[in-house]
Amino acid sequence: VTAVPNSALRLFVDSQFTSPYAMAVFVALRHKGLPFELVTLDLEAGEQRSAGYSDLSLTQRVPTLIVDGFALSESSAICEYLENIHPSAPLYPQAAQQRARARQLQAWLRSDLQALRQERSTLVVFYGQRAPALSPSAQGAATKLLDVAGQLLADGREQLFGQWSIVDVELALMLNRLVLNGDEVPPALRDYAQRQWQHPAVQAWVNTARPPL
Ligand SMILES: N[C@@H](CCC(=O)N[C@@H](CS)C(=O)NCC(=O)O)C(=O)O
Repeated sequence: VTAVPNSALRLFVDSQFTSPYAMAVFVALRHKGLPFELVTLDLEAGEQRSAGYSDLSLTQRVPTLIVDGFALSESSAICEYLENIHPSAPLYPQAAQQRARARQLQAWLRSDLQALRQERSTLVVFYGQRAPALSPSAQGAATKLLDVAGQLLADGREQLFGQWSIVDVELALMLNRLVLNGDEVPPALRDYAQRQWQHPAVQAWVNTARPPL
């Protein structure tokens, strides 16, 4: 773990910049205009299990964000915490039902679609890797994803909730596992994913220099 000077906000991410969860927190911080120090961990080398990191990250995973000495992991918990302490430039919709839907989608995107996440890893999204045809179970997951996204964005809307939210970026990332691999995705969903990808904070993450694989 690289030593860095003390700072109010310090974000630990993977050194390959392929973690979708680290990306969500990076985008959240940038979207809110909060300056932060970025520290990278080589997960392949097991740096997340080093004494220095395990002392401060309860779950020994990335992302972990340190806010004035308070260390928090789990990206959706971090986003909610940031929203509570820095409410301007919101990450979530205001209305209770929409906010609940946003949290539902965050939880779903982290817990379902396992086969798709495996066969279309984020190396496809961030390293330009191309993967072979989907297995039946991954195809099932892709069909479910496209069905859910199609329902949520049914009327051709540009965002899930009438204004940008962090979940737009998370959904776009999941769709881009297919889009960027050249898999079949309905044009409206492809356009949505491409538009979300233009967010300056997303572009900053996408364009970060990565080590060779
Ligand atoms: N649910 C967690 C997932 C975090 C996660 O899976 N992080 C992975 C990188 S994508 C990690 O730290 N892997 C290393 C390990 O678990 O040892 C979140 O949303 O933050």
